[in-house]
Amino acid sequence: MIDLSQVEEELERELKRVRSLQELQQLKAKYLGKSGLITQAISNIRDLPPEERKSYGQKVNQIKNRAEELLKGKEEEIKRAELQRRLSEEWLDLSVPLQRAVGSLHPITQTLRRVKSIFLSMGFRVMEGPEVEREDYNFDLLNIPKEHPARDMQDTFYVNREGYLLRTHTSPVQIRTMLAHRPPIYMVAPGRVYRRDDDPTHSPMFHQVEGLVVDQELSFGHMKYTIEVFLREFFEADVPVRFRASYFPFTEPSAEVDIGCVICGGVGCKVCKQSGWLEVMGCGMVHPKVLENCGLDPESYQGFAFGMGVERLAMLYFRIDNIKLFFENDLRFLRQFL
Ligand code: 2NL
Repeated sequence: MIDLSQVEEELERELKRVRSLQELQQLKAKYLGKSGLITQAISNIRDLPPEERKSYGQKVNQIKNRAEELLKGKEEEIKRAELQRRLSEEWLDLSVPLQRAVGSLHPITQTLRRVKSIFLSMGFRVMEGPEVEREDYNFDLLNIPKEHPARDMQDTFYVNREGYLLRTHTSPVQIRTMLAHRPPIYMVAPGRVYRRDDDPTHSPMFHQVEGLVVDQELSFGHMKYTIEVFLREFFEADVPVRFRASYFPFTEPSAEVDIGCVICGGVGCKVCKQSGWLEVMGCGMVHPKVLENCGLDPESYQGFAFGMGVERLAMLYFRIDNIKLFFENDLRFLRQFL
């Protein structure tokens, strides 16, 4: 016969040591399972003399109910503790900033856009042309002689087809425009150009913007004013501008354009090689032979043209000291130009 008075006490004692639902399940089996202590006690009832059955039965029932109550209470306690543990362990820091995954425009693209926008505001059109260009558009029609060093294999990329090359400047776009359109022409030609150069200050591919105006009664003064306005807009300052006589086969007279050094303000520094001036573009009145080559009568029409390197402008504007940075696509560099 099972001693009922000890069953309840023993269960309470054992419950105190239970830490998991698994242990609780074992305890439940020990008391209420098929051959559990309480289940046995219930089946013992019919072995008792009839006069004892009632009180014993009541007692067993009481203990069974009590045991179920205790086990249920412990189960809830364990589940509550487990939930509490997960709530404190498993958490998300909602204040962690999101990774900024948006891109930005390359500094050369930004510079090209600014240059185009300034000329558009002055009434110029933007024209584009092919990068694989005809040799005559790139050299002959521009009055560049057959034996000119620029045509040398050492300086120009020739492609595997007679009479074609990678354009060495965007001037052929202006040639195409003069051949296809009547004046007045007010245009800029931005784009990639190619030269067989590769050293710390030269890249085999770089960007140029050339400008061309063809109209009647044009003077050097119109060109000078146009360039001065552009440079002051571009550098967002009232920079000094000077024109130095120079030579290009396609312009006459020709000039190189300097601005007061934007780094030292003209006092002299490493960038301007202590001169106080920076060369930023070349320009000139379109050579009469070039106008003629394009079917225009130099007696009725004049033209002025200019050309500038976009990498050089971007380096001066953003104060970058190495042209290679534009072509390495190092995010640590690019991220600085939002
Ligand atoms: C420079 C100099 C220049 C031109 C480009 C040009 C084009 C035609 C006719 C006449 Cl179709 N001239 N372009 C004229 C003078 C200078 O560029 O230093 N570029 C980076």
